[in-house]
Amino acid sequence: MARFDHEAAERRWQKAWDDAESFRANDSSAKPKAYVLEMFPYPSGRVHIGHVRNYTMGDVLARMRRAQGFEVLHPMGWDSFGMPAENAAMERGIHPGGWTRANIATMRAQLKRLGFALDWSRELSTCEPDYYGQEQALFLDLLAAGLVYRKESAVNWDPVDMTVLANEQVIDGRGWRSGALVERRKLSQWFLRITDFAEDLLAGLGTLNAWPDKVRLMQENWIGKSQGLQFTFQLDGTVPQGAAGHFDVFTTRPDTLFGASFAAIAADHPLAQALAANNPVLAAFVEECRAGGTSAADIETQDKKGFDTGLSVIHPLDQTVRLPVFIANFVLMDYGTGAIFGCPGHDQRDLDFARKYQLPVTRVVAPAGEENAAIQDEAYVGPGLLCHSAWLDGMTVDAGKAAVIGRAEADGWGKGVTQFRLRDWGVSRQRYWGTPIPVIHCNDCGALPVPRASLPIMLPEDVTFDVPGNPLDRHPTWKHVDCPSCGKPARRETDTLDTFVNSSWYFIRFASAPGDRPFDPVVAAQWLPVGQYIGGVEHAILHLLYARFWTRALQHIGMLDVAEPFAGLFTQGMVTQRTAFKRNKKTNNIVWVATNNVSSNNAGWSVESDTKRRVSLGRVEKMSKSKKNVIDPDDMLGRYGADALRWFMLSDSPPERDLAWSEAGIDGAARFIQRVWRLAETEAGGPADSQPDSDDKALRLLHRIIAAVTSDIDRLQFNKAVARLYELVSALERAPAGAGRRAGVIGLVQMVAPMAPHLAEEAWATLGQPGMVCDATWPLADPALLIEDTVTIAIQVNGKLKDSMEAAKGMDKSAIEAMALGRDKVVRALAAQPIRKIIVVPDRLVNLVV
Ligand code: ANZ
Ligand code: ZN
Repeated sequence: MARFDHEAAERRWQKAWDDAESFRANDSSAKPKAYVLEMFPYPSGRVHIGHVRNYTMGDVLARMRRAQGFEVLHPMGWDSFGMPAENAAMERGIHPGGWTRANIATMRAQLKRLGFALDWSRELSTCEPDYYGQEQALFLDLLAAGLVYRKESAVNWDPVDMTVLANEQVIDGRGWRSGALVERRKLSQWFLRITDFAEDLLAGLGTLNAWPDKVRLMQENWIGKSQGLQFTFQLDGTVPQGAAGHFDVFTTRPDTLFGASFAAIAADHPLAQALAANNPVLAAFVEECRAGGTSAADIETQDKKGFDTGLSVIHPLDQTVRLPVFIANFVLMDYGTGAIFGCPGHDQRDLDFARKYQLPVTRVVAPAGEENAAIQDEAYVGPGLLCHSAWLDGMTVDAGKAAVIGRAEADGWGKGVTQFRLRDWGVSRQRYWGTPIPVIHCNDCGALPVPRASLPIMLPEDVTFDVPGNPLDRHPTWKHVDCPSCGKPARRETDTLDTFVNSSWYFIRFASAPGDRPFDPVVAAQWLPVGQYIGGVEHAILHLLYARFWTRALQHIGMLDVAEPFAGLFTQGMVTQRTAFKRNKKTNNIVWVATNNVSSNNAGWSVESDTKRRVSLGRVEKMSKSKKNVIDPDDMLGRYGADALRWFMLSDSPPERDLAWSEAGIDGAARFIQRVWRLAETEAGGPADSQPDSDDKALRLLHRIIAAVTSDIDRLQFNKAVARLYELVSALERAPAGAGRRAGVIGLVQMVAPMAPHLAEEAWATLGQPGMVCDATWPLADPALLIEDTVTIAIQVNGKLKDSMEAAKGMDKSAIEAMALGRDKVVRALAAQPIRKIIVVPDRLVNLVV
């Protein structure tokens, strides 16, 4: 009997699918539609194993949906603008476009080798004018609708590289490349009015039932709705020159107002500016606050610093009380009103600040009986009743909030307000490799949209990266154009769009990509929303929020009748791998050793395979080049084949969890492929289809497994589906020849097909089945066959009972083992510890020793 030859099968079936255009999605099909999408990759060079896991999951679902009778859209493309291409250009003197397109060619070939059921006819690349030109058209639509505006805003400025840095390029306050101290600078930039949709984006989360709760919560926190009180502090005494006699603060804790011991304003607050004009020491402090990153996170982690202005304000609830006014580095200008009252008893930042500047700390909320317990190192943020608060004493926190808001509104010094943490989306980037913003600046007419007829505004090819700054800005001719209104010399906008704009609508362009406009609204709405979106949790906030905003904005301006772009979302875990290292003899520093160069010697020690020198094993970590624990998918494709690699990506670990790469795991997957193949070959000579015995054991098992695998894939629990297929294979290997076994093998091949499609096609052909298995209808479980003889098997970890499961009587050891390892409770009980031994007593018990 011949072994399954993965190379030949991959070649044969990939060509057959291509020739038949099997995975081409038909817009006008009458079938129900299913849109399955994985987050499109950045073409960084080569496909990595995380991509393989992500795309395999989507592929299994897409293939099953297709077999179930859906018209499936499963596209692929490239998120191909962005900084790495510019960095490559700077480092190696190659054009970003050449670098990017070469990477795409490599990665496309890699993805094709994996046999994904993709509609390649819809492939798109965001760095090509046919895509970004349509994006420019959409930008102009949003501009015309008033959803785009320009304002001065602070950026991270690297004074050495003379460039604006993204927040993530600022490391400990310094430019990641130059190491120079980053400054805050003001630049005129383009913004999208995402805050107009804050309430809507928040409410929409409530409809996204097929999203992970944690992602919805992250979005909710990012939008950050707070309800509170905005009120006015009056300055006591003479008003400084150039300043108003009062300023507003925003608080979410009006109940704690009697605990106020100071007021604080941001360094950029108008009052601080007015004071700085006549006070050089204060001006220097303001400058100091401006250095360092601009993100809220940067500011949160900085040391609390303040400057006493010498001014004081009058407490609104007690006219006899005065509070000192500080300028503080932890108060942000663009949140609330840029000013606060500090209540050290109940806010940790305020407490740190009060201790540093020796300000009073009063407790105004306490659990019953603790009214006089002093606040120590920690602000009290728990529940309780108000105390030391005059007429508020004895009220709950909520009652106190309502009471103070009521008093402020009645007396006219404040009002209840809603604030959002979400800021408008700044989309200007001072870089070359992005979508040019289609605007022309004229000295007389201002900023004007580029006339539609001149779209796309293409990037010039003849640029250089040998000097710092934006190449578009220093290009000799590109930016010089005539004003579209008055015809006088004017200049193009040289900023390009944030790459998150590119990924905010690519899923719409996949659904419909006419040449003369961004999309056809009728065709796009037939496919959208994406039924199942799959990607990394690192995109849980920004990408998903921007895409949700963009879709809503299009709906708002009447271009597309879809509110939420992604009905279902799944965030998959990472692929991890053990690290290994040795130490440099002189410095004792860690030197990482490539994991694929580590083996065990006869004594059981871990050694470097080539030198035979001892190495230490490090932790199991996310694969990264720097730690040398990367697995190259191409290498694995060559050795084990696409199906084994795909199978392993789905086995061993629940998809939302990390998957630890192991040689044993991929070996096991490759052996499984051969087992399925042997079953098919054995059966190939068997009897033709006939009416099977209704009490055939194999048939009953098959139908139970069809029901289970279908629901497992529906819920994306691929590891469970894999375990069930192990169970089926084991049973079929022992089953006597006959119609039942034949039906079992055919059903097995159909269910294996989404996961190991080349093997399945080859087996299908060998079994003499008509057509290709990818076109066969998904098997349906016959309810009459689902009642079966089962036993309950106890699962123990280190001898302690952790779970139990129903299994077919007489199931073999390896199937019981696989089933037990796939169970949620067991996964949790194991907590990723390596298993030392597995004891199986058939029909009774599994004990996992860790
Ligand atoms: C007094 C107070 C007392 C506060 C207390 C909290 C606890 P969220 O919930 O995130 O909206 N705040 C307001 N504006 C600020 C700004 N521009 N920069 C820094 N902090 C600011 O946060 C609202 C709270 O953050 C507000 O409520 C204010 O401090 C502070 F026991 O006011 B609170
Ligand atoms: Zn003009």
